[in-house]
Amino acid sequence: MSKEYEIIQPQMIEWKTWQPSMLSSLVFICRDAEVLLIRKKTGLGAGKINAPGGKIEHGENAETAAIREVEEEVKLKVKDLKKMGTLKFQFIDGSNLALHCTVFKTLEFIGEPEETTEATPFWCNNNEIPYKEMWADDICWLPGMLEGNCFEGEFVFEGDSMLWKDIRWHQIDQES
Ligand code: 8DG
Repeated sequence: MSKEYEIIQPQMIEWKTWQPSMLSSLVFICRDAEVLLIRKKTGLGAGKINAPGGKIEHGENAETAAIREVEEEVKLKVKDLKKMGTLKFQFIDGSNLALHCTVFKTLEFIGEPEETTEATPFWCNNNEIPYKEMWADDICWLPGMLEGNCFEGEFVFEGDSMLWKDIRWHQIDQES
Protein backbone atom coordinates (compact mmCIF):
# COMPACT_ATOMS: atom_id res chain seq x y z
CA MET A 1 0.00 0.00 0.00
CA SER A 2 1.51 3.34 -0.97
CA LYS A 3 1.57 6.24 1.43
CA GLU A 4 0.84 9.68 0.03
CA TYR A 5 3.11 12.57 0.86
CA GLU A 6 2.45 16.21 0.19
CA ILE A 7 5.32 17.23 -2.06
CA ILE A 8 6.06 20.95 -2.18
CA GLN A 9 7.37 21.99 -5.57
CA PRO A 10 9.57 25.11 -5.70
CA GLN A 11 7.26 26.79 -8.23
CA MET A 12 4.34 26.38 -5.82
CA ILE A 13 5.65 29.03 -3.39
CA GLU A 14 3.37 32.09 -3.29
CA TRP A 15 5.95 34.85 -2.97
CA LYS A 16 3.34 37.63 -2.95
CA THR A 17 1.94 36.41 0.37
CA TRP A 18 5.15 34.77 1.66
CA GLN A 19 5.97 35.64 5.27
CA PRO A 20 9.43 35.13 6.78
CA SER A 21 9.86 33.11 9.94
CA MET A 22 13.28 34.68 10.52
CA LEU A 23 14.89 38.02 9.61
CA SER A 24 18.62 38.48 9.02
CA SER A 25 21.18 40.80 7.49
CA LEU A 26 24.53 40.65 5.73
CA VAL A 27 27.22 43.33 5.33
CA PHE A 28 29.73 43.47 2.49
CA ILE A 29 32.59 45.73 3.61
CA CYS A 30 34.50 46.98 0.58
CA ARG A 31 38.05 48.37 0.38
CA ASP A 32 39.49 49.24 -3.04
CA ALA A 33 38.89 46.12 -5.19
CA GLU A 34 38.47 43.87 -2.16
CA VAL A 35 35.62 42.70 0.03
CA LEU A 36 35.76 41.36 3.58
CA LEU A 37 34.54 37.77 3.77
CA ILE A 38 34.42 35.31 6.64
CA ARG A 39 34.72 31.59 7.11
CA LYS A 40 31.67 31.13 9.28
CA LYS A 41 32.18 28.92 12.32
CA THR A 42 28.68 28.82 13.85
CA GLY A 43 24.99 29.11 13.00
CA LEU A 44 23.25 28.56 9.69
CA GLY A 45 25.87 28.01 6.97
CA ALA A 46 28.70 27.13 9.37
CA GLY A 47 31.78 26.09 7.37
CA LYS A 48 30.79 28.19 4.37
CA ILE A 49 32.31 31.47 3.29
CA ASN A 50 29.99 34.42 3.58
CA ALA A 51 29.95 38.05 4.64
CA PRO A 52 29.49 39.00 8.29
CA GLY A 53 25.87 39.04 9.38
CA GLY A 54 23.21 37.14 11.25
CA LYS A 55 19.76 37.16 12.72
CA ILE A 56 17.89 40.32 13.61
CA GLU A 57 17.08 40.28 17.31
CA HIS A 58 14.11 41.72 19.16
CA GLY A 59 14.21 45.54 19.16
CA GLU A 60 16.63 45.77 16.22
CA ASN A 61 16.13 46.69 12.60
CA ALA A 62 18.15 45.24 9.72
CA GLU A 63 20.78 47.98 9.93
CA THR A 64 21.33 47.94 13.71
CA ALA A 65 21.50 44.13 13.64
CA ALA A 66 24.02 44.30 10.80
CA ILE A 67 26.22 46.73 12.73
CA ARG A 68 26.06 44.53 15.86
CA GLU A 69 26.81 41.32 13.95
CA VAL A 70 29.88 42.82 12.24
CA GLU A 71 31.26 43.92 15.59
CA GLU A 72 30.53 40.51 17.18
CA GLU A 73 31.90 38.45 14.31
CA VAL A 74 34.97 40.41 13.14
CA LYS A 75 35.40 43.25 15.69
CA LEU A 76 34.95 46.08 13.18
CA LYS A 77 32.76 49.12 13.63
CA VAL A 78 30.87 49.87 10.42
CA LYS A 79 28.79 52.87 9.41
CA ASP A 80 27.16 54.42 6.34
CA LEU A 81 25.57 51.12 5.37
CA LYS A 82 23.89 51.23 1.99
CA LYS A 83 21.00 48.83 1.44
CA MET A 84 21.70 46.93 -1.78
CA GLY A 85 19.15 44.20 -1.82
CA THR A 86 16.83 41.71 -0.24
CA LEU A 87 16.97 37.94 -0.35
CA LYS A 88 14.09 35.62 0.47
CA PHE A 89 14.88 31.99 1.11
CA GLN A 90 12.26 29.28 1.45
CA PHE A 91 13.72 25.98 2.61
CA ILE A 92 11.55 23.00 1.69
CA ASP A 93 13.49 20.50 3.74
CA GLY A 94 12.35 19.57 7.25
CA SER A 95 13.26 23.00 8.63
CA ASN A 96 10.69 24.87 6.49
CA LEU A 97 12.73 27.96 7.32
CA ALA A 98 11.46 31.11 5.61
CA LEU A 99 14.40 33.51 5.88
CA HIS A 100 14.50 37.15 4.84
CA CYS A 101 17.91 38.77 4.51
CA THR A 102 18.71 42.45 3.95
CA VAL A 103 22.03 42.92 2.15
CA PHE A 104 24.14 46.00 2.87
CA LYS A 105 27.38 47.34 1.47
CA THR A 106 29.73 49.85 3.07
CA LEU A 107 33.11 51.48 2.52
CA GLU A 108 33.26 52.86 6.06
CA PHE A 109 34.80 50.84 8.87
CA ILE A 110 37.00 51.39 11.89
CA GLY A 111 39.53 48.85 13.12
CA GLU A 112 41.22 45.74 11.76
CA PRO A 113 39.22 42.55 11.23
CA GLU A 114 39.89 39.98 13.96
CA GLU A 115 39.15 36.30 14.22
CA THR A 116 36.46 35.45 16.79
CA THR A 117 34.70 32.30 17.95
CA GLU A 118 32.11 32.96 15.22
CA ALA A 119 34.22 33.78 12.17
CA THR A 120 37.61 33.89 10.47
CA PRO A 121 37.75 37.08 8.37
CA PHE A 122 39.85 37.67 5.26
CA TRP A 123 40.04 40.30 2.54
CA CYS A 124 39.27 38.88 -0.87
CA ASN A 125 39.80 40.39 -4.29
CA ASN A 126 36.45 40.95 -6.02
CA ASN A 127 37.69 38.77 -8.90
CA GLU A 128 38.71 35.87 -6.66
CA ILE A 129 35.58 35.30 -4.61
CA PRO A 130 35.40 31.56 -3.72
CA TYR A 131 31.82 30.98 -4.87
CA LYS A 132 32.22 27.20 -4.66
CA GLU A 133 32.59 27.55 -0.89
CA MET A 134 29.60 29.86 -0.54
CA TRP A 135 25.85 29.45 -0.59
CA ALA A 136 24.78 28.41 -4.10
CA ASP A 137 22.77 31.58 -4.77
CA ASP A 138 25.60 34.01 -4.05
CA ILE A 139 27.15 33.76 -7.50
CA CYS A 140 23.79 34.89 -8.94
CA TRP A 141 23.74 38.26 -7.17
CA LEU A 142 27.06 39.09 -5.50
CA PRO A 143 29.00 40.05 -8.67
CA GLY A 144 26.24 42.45 -9.76
CA MET A 145 25.91 43.87 -6.26
CA LEU A 146 29.65 44.55 -6.02
CA GLU A 147 29.33 46.48 -9.30
CA GLY A 148 26.78 48.72 -7.55
CA ASN A 149 23.48 47.24 -8.69
CA CYS A 150 20.54 46.76 -6.34
CA PHE A 151 18.44 43.63 -6.44
CA GLU A 152 15.64 41.51 -5.00
CA GLY A 153 15.88 37.75 -5.08
CA GLU A 154 13.77 34.77 -4.14
CA PHE A 155 15.20 31.31 -3.74
CA VAL A 156 14.02 27.83 -2.84
CA PHE A 157 16.52 25.59 -1.09
CA GLU A 158 16.52 22.01 0.04
CA GLY A 159 19.40 21.86 2.48
CA ASP A 160 22.40 23.21 0.55
CA SER A 161 20.82 22.71 -2.87
CA MET A 162 19.25 25.65 -4.68
CA LEU A 163 16.14 24.36 -6.48
CA TRP A 164 14.69 27.59 -7.84
CA LYS A 165 15.59 31.28 -8.15
CA ASP A 166 14.26 34.59 -9.39
CA ILE A 167 16.32 37.80 -9.27
CA ARG A 168 15.28 41.28 -10.32
CA TRP A 169 17.83 44.05 -10.75
CA HIS A 170 17.56 47.80 -10.26
CA GLN A 171 20.40 49.26 -12.24
CA ILE A 172 21.34 52.19 -10.02
CA ASP A 173 22.44 52.31 -6.36
CA GLN A 174 19.60 53.66 -4.22
CA GLU A 175 21.60 56.56 -2.86
CA SER A 176 23.92 57.42 -5.72
P1 8DG B 1 23.43 32.35 15.91
O1 8DG B 1 24.72 32.71 16.59
O2 8DG B 1 22.21 33.01 16.50
O3 8DG B 1 23.25 30.89 15.69
O4 8DG B 1 23.61 32.91 14.48
P2 8DG B 1 23.48 34.34 13.87
O5 8DG B 1 24.87 34.82 13.55
O6 8DG B 1 22.58 35.28 14.61
O7 8DG B 1 22.67 34.00 12.58
P3 8DG B 1 23.07 32.99 11.49
O8 8DG B 1 22.49 31.64 11.78
O9 8DG B 1 24.52 33.08 11.28
O10 8DG B 1 22.28 33.65 10.28
C1 8DG B 1 22.42 33.15 9.01
C2 8DG B 1 23.22 34.12 8.16
O11 8DG B 1 23.50 33.49 6.94
C3 8DG B 1 22.46 35.39 7.86
O12 8DG B 1 23.37 36.49 7.84
C4 8DG B 1 21.93 35.15 6.47
C5 8DG B 1 23.01 34.28 5.90
N1 8DG B 1 22.57 33.45 4.80
C6 8DG B 1 21.62 32.47 4.79
N2 8DG B 1 21.49 31.98 3.53
C7 8DG B 1 22.36 32.64 2.76
C8 8DG B 1 22.69 32.57 1.40
O13 8DG B 1 22.13 31.79 0.62
N3 8DG B 1 23.65 33.42 0.96
C9 8DG B 1 24.28 34.28 1.80
N4 8DG B 1 25.25 35.05 1.31
N5 8DG B 1 23.98 34.38 3.10
C10 8DG B 1 23.03 33.57 3.55
O14 8DG B 1 21.02 32.13 5.81
